Amino acid sequence: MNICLTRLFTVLCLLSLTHRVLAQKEPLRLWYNSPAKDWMTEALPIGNGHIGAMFFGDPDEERIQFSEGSLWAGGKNANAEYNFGIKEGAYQYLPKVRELLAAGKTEEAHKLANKEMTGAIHEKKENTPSSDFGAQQTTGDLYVKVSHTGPIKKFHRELNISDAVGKVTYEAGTGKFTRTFFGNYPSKVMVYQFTSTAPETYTIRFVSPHQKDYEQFTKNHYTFGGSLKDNHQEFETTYRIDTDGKPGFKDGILTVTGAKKVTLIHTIATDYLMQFPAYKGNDYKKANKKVMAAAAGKTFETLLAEQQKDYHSLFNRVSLSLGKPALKSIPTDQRQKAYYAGQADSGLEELYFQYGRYLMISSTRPGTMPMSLQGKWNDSTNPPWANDYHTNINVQMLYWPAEVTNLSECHLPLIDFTKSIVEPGKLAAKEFFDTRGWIVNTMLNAYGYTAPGWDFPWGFFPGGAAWLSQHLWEHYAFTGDKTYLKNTAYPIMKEASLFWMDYLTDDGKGNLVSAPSYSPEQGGISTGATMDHEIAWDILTNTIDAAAVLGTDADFAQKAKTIRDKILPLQVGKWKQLQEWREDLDDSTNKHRHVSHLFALHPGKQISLTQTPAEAQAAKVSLNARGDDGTGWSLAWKVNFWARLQDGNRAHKLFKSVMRPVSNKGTNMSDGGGSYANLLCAHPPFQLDGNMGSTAGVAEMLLQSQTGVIELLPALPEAWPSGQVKGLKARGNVTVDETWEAGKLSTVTLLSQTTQEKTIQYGSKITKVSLVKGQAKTLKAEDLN
Ligand code: FUC
Repeated sequence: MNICLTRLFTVLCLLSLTHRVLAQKEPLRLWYNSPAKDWMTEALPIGNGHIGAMFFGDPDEERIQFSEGSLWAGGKNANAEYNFGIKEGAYQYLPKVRELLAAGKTEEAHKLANKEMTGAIHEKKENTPSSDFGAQQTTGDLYVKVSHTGPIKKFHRELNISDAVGKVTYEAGTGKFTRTFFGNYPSKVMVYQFTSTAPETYTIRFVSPHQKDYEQFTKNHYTFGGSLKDNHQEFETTYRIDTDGKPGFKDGILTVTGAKKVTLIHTIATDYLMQFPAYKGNDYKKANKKVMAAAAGKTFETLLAEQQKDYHSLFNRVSLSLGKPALKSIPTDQRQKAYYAGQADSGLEELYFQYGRYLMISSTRPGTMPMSLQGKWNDSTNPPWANDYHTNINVQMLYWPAEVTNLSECHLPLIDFTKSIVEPGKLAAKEFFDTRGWIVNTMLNAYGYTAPGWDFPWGFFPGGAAWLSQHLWEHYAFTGDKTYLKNTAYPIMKEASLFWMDYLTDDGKGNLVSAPSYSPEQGGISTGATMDHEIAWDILTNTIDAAAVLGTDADFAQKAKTIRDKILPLQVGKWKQLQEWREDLDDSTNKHRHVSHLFALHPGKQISLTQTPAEAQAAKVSLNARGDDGTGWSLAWKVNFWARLQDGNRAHKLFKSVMRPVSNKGTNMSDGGGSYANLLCAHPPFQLDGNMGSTAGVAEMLLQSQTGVIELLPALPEAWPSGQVKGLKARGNVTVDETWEAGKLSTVTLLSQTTQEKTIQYGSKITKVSLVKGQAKTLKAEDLN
């Protein structure tokens, strides 16, 4: 009897284990039972870092829209010329404003800034070279028509994000049809395959909104060479066609008859070089030839195997399981609606979290342009906000998940880009403020546009450079790579510090304030916007710490410290809020999407519940007043804020709001945030920052390390009573796995890349642990004291 019971138990255990293994192996998918009609809300994104493509799945004719990050209009005039152009407008008053502020004539200075400067810039707007800012560009669309007879049956369209493969399947008549799409980073190609059970006719054409300079079809390669009308930027896109059918080419259209299989291996390059001031000179034709030559011996299968290896090596570093229930058997658009209507679906939450990582791996890899507002996905020649690099929240938010979700390499394009704008940024700092150091302002393009924007004061945000420099420091903080810190990060951080060391002005009472300053994107020009002070504190602190790590620049670090410690302290106002400005002006009914003065709480570290509880409390008051609505990115930022305030339920509520189904294609600047049926985040319109900010936010709910202490499950919501996360990163190059049951931590496993002492905290339990390089250490909740 006993033996029987033991056997039964073993069988049950095995069954449950198998079930768990199978459950874990089930891929994460977005899927639909109809083709996409609309690019923004329905088409599905794939990419190889360089190229972002969207597929639709229409059985009659596939549309693959694609864009490459460096195809950018504008930038005809060098950076300095933009600066001078604008300086003739509003910014000619800047020296006077600074002079008045320095003399304590604050009111007069603000009046000049808010009246004269704002008025002046609008008059000058049409005449300044600022209209040459340009915009990131779509390359065009590849259309593939597949013959079939009879009505379409069993249609299925999916994006498998566990493998980064898109698929479309359907039946027509007696034929079965399959399409497979993926981006391959190592070979720098996109791969699109079409198969059918019977021979079919394919018609393939490429349509571009740009000028066609040449086109050719030789053997099995199609090449289109084009250029942009305004700045003559040149590009070339090529695809190879592998088929068992008979290809023919006429009048720009490729026809393949009698084919059961057509595979397109696709690449693109532009003449852009990330190098000030010319930004030109890449031998793109040669680059394309090289890519195609290297891919010549590679079949669909080889390219898929290569891509799987590359993708899995990044994606599989982190797994998240939030327990049951998960609604998997309905299409993603319906699932999203059911979830928002109140159906618990932790599977959709896992999918959304991992989707951010998928999108990052697909759109930002070493050697590519950084992600812009839409990542690498843009179907337009005139995209919203130029699909640029906004620095007053957006481009930074795009990269928030990079380190904590264990995709450190994906951070590099932003770091390289930051390096490339230091030189033009120095010119702007000198020209506009007569300071040392470098700045960028609200808008950045691919051509070193670092000047304040033409729309004043909206375009004025010199804090952008120091905020970008935070990313340089964080890359070090997570990886511990001192060579990188010394050679790449520190010199840039130091220059960003120099600007603030010169720019901060004595307020006559012994405090240093930012003058003039502006809290994005509301109110007018003022003195002492809190965000500026927090950003200055952040860059100075990180630079001081970096100098100490490198054992260098002691005098400079001392100066930086003296200045940092004189910055006007954070202030708590009359309704107990954290003041957004030097004066106690905050309006408790203000629901503005920017919550800039909470920078110190997130992504900064100046405010924390544990170290500065009074300020954290004031931040909470401000955040409560701002409310729980907003644009997509604003909701995502609030997930992170509430995670830092360790309110898991509130963070979860905001996370759910990010997934609110949105179909509206217009623009909403206040409270329309959510996600489209393709789970891309809606500002609206589409902006990738909300996806990335939410992925980072979920990680912040589960693990934090910004104060130096590794905080375990700091903001676990009741909605996730049991679960497991593996592979998140804490600062100090520690990989962290956590499991929890009934809302309480069960185990934590720490794997450090160096031998070091770390402090971990769970609730009120604080434990010192000794970690040995490369040796995982598992602790049970009861081991923590
Ligand atoms: C900032 C935000 C807007 C938008 C734009 C791209 O200006 O205030 O909401 O996200 O960037």
